[in-house]
Amino acid sequence: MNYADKNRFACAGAAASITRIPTVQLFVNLFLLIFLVPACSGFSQQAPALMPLPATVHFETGALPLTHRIRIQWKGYKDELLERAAGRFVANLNRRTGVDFVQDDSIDEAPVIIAIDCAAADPKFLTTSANENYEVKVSDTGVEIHAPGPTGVLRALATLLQLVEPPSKGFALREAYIEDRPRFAWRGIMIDVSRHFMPAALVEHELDAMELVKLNVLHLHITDSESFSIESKVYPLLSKKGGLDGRYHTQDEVRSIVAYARDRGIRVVPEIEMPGHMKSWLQGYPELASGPGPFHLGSDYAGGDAALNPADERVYKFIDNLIGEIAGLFPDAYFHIGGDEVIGKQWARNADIQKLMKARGFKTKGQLQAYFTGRVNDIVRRHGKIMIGWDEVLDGDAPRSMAIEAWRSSRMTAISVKAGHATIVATPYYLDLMLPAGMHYANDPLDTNAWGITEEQFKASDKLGGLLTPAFVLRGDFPLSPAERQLVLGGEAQMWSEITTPEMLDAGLWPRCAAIAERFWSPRENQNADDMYRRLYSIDALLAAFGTNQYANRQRMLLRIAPQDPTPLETLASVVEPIKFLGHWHNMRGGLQPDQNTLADAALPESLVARRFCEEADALSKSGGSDKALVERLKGELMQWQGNHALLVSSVSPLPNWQPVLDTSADLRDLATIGLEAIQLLATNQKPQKEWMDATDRVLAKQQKYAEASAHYPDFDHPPAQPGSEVLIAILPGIQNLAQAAKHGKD
Ligand code: TNX
Repeated sequence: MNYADKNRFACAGAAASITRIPTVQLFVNLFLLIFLVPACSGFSQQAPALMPLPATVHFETGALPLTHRIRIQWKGYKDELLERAAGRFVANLNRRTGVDFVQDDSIDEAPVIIAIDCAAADPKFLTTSANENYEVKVSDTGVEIHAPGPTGVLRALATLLQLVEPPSKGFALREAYIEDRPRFAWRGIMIDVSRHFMPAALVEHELDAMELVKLNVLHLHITDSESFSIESKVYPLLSKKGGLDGRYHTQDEVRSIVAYARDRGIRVVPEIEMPGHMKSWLQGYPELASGPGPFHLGSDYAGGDAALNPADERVYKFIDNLIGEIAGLFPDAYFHIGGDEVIGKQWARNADIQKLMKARGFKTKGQLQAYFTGRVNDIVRRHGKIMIGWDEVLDGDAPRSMAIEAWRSSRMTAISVKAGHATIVATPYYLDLMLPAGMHYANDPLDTNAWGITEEQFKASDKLGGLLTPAFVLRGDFPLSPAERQLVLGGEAQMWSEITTPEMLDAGLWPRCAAIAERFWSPRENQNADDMYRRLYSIDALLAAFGTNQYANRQRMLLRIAPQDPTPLETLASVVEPIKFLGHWHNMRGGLQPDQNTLADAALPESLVARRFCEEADALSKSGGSDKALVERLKGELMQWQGNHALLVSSVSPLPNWQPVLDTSADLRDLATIGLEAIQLLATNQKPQKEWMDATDRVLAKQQKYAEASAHYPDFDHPPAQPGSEVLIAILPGIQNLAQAAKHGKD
């Protein structure tokens, strides 16, 4: 399966630019550049890294020094939730600065005053109509926050943390005036806590990070074939037999997660998957299935053929009781019932189901599923909720009252809203594809031609056992009317966890979700990926300072592989990325993975070290090597990568799968050597010899092939040759640019 060309992975070749900026947007950007930045009166330093970018922002050059006492002055409405938020703000300020700030509302000696004017309680708090607007003003006399409701105050405090500047004399808040509001009401992350069990404390930890970038929906994919991860008291065998190794979230833990999220202005939407992806239910209740077992928990994708029996009334009674119980734990108005990837073989073989289809005149699996979905929708509504389903439910006639999560292609967004459904867009935001932030950032939820496969790719593909359908195919743009646009509630980043252990969850989410959060929050015109990355470098560090473990856990994992001397392995890991588009996942043959202690698991989905190197190499190539400081910096990095191989070979005791890692390390050495030689040629204005060019081409061609194998979904029947280590060397585009520049010299 190949993805449309415009979404090609950035590392494929030297063409590292992935943004698509229509002319109109270019003008808008230009306008922002010309008018907004100078409006930041006497702008002298770089603008602080705000993410998501506010609707409007004016920076001043001054800064408000942060003395060690912070006084929160409540001017309007206040409640306990807001007081806790202020406490969290001060605690975060401490983490950000290392300074022990004290929130002290009594002492007068020159505190920093943060005056918070919240107009009133919000009757729509924690709904899709909650008012999240706010204003922040930082001046030399203090900070003023104005918000119509509590959620706006939470969002303002998140912005304020990003205005903290590193010390010249001490930490300070950048003077600024910000007026801000979200573009979409639904800005979520879906976390799959079923394929790998994600403990409650880890889920809460992610809520902390979500608050910092103004994400406001946590969609928990709680059940799947691999496990039923929530305690049911009504049907206890669901979690007892279907929980992964006996682990599931207790109801108390669920209440704790929900309360934790509420405090942060984040809604929690549960997903109880049905009628496919079902084997975990069937461990304790095999009679619900459409066919005979045995049903083993574990690895066949989508739960193989196992599906609930839509012709059995006992199934609906069971669902009714179960939804009644689970809905009571999640106060949110929405309830997700899954509905994706029903394989349908069991349905075709069951006489009762065939009888039902005949009696009702159903010709297709989609119609049968629509019947089931309609029945479940009635149940969910009786329990006072709005039902959400994955877009397969549109393959039949889905009830208008339900919301749809579009995932198979961006075209499904159009199909969904044109059928009148409130719609959440998942398609371009699949984090398990291990793609760089910029690729997700480039795709707008309202773009109906953003992400999917072409007709040719569909025809050529092996249809993945019937799971790949025409719904995945893009057919051009389907413009949405203003009313249809209104139906797009927003989007969700998708963190499927087949190969994501709890230890890898932070790296899967952060910092890429910060860029996606910006796509959901900020005005559509913000399309400048370079500027996004400039800010992402800072936000990544900021998130890690606040406590996300993308770096800490990578180090832990590498220490496990190379306990005696992890440094050379860390150096290698810092510039590689796992192969893309489920390559690593597929090579592990799906399902739950007991052993994920490889470099490909430890490596971050996107190496920002490599990205920054590539940007600088690009700048040097364009300038023809004339920037001396840049030359020195790049040489320093390249020498480290070049010399690393000798250290790695001599310092690590080999693991069984160690040789492919050494091969990649040698490849990194070779690439770094090319980079150094190219810089030397550029700096001395020499043309390379033909032998050098030929040898360079050979080294680059090998890596280019790997990059191309990662540029699209593999044909799973005939997978392309991947590097044995299952990682890509992410500095490749930078080296390609340098080599290219050296070849052409300063013509
Ligand atoms: C498809 S997205 C699925 C999930 C997998 C995911 C892997 C969706 C509704 N279904 O079950 O985990 O692909 O990317």
